[in-house]
Amino acid sequence: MGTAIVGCGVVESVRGRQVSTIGEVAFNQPLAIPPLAKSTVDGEGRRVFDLTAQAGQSEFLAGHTAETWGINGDYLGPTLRASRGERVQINVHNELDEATTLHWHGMHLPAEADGGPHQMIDPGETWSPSWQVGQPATTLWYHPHPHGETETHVYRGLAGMFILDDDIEAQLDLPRDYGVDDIPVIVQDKTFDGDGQLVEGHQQNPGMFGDTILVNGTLGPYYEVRHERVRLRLLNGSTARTYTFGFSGDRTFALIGTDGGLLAEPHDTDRVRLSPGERAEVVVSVKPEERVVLRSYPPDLGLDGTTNRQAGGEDSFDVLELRAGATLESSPQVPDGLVVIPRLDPVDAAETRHFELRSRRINGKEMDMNRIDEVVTVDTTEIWEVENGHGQIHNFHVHDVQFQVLDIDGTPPPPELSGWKDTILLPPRTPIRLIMRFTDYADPAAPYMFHCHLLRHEDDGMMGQFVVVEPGQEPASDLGSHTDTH
Ligand SMILES: [Cu+2]
Repeated sequence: MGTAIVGCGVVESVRGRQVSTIGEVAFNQPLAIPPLAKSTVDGEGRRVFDLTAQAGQSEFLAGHTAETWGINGDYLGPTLRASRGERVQINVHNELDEATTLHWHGMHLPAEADGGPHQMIDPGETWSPSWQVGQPATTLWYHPHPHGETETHVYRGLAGMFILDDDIEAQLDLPRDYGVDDIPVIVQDKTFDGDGQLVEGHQQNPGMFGDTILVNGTLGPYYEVRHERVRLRLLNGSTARTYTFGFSGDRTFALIGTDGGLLAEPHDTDRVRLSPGERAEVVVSVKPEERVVLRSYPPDLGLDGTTNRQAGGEDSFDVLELRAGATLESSPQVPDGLVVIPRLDPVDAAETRHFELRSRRINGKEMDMNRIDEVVTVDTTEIWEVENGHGQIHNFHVHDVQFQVLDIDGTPPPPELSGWKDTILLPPRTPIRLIMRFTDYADPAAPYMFHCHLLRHEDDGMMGQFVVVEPGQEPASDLGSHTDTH
């Protein structure tokens, strides 16, 4: 059976049975490292990237070819990298036979550059957004956002990492040699049929669930570690599944960063839970010649019984094997302090808004591309109180900003939620207060999105739109697409 053995739990998964691949993954393929995207600097000093969304073929299972989508390749895309203060322009060309978009998840940028559902790129067209990077070093990502089609477009393979650098992170003694001791880890669950093709479907309430894990598009991956410490940039690139990552033997690791940047100080822990779209940077130590497995343990989703099982709450996976070399190059200790995070103060909030997520609706409303749900004034701070109003699993993602968690059911956030975030899991009936500041970009005609990042829920309408306007400005009545394609 070889690696195919990990792909035979489809029926169980549909019925909502527990899935476990612990001890069953062969780890016989070297982990693919997405290449760093090439860029040029144009006459105006902009760093310019060229991306093409295209159809391709991938051999996940040996001897089987799957039809996939990718960016500048057959599956997933290159890692984009830019520094704070740089102007970037990204030329996104669509060679697919259907329209899509590319959204820069976690990026602070003008709404018309955001790549949401209003910036559709038709087949054969090129969209060229440009902005200045103005936020801390962190691990962001990019993926399509066409309304109603996001789940399938991401599942087929359109996604990649977007790493931001800055002078503060650069001064810290952290592993940062990309593809050597600083490793992108894009985790996705898939279902394969007997011919090795990706299966779309098998819907459970949260969306498509797979019983087979790919990391950076590699099935059964191992990585040969040559340093005492390795930094993993974990991205939950799945459409519906939440993971709780940890290592075999319950090894402690340092959580150093979350969605929007480094933490104030490293948090030593043995688990980190990531819902779809969330990221975490961790540093883990290894000893010569040992093998350590990155796993996903049953995630605490706050759900009950069958609902929990159908949301993957009982599932566990072997994800990636770290194979340490016989001799390891020394790595510095993780610094005791990382960055200063200026705290947003609730006293400064100009507005408090409430969002209830329930039954594929937010505040009872289904996503409408022609309706603005919220109007935010630029250069103000707001509190968004978000609550999952029923017993299914959801999370919440806001475009344009990174937010801070004020409290969860009245309690201050734990260390892993103490830094900048753009996506957060919503356990049922647990009010979470987020605080965020909207700066720099106002546009009454181009909305940003807020939504559940379980992509089936989002596609089904669990999404709303907000515009950021100048003081006193009204939102535009016509949300005509600002897309400039050629
Ligand atoms: Cu949801």
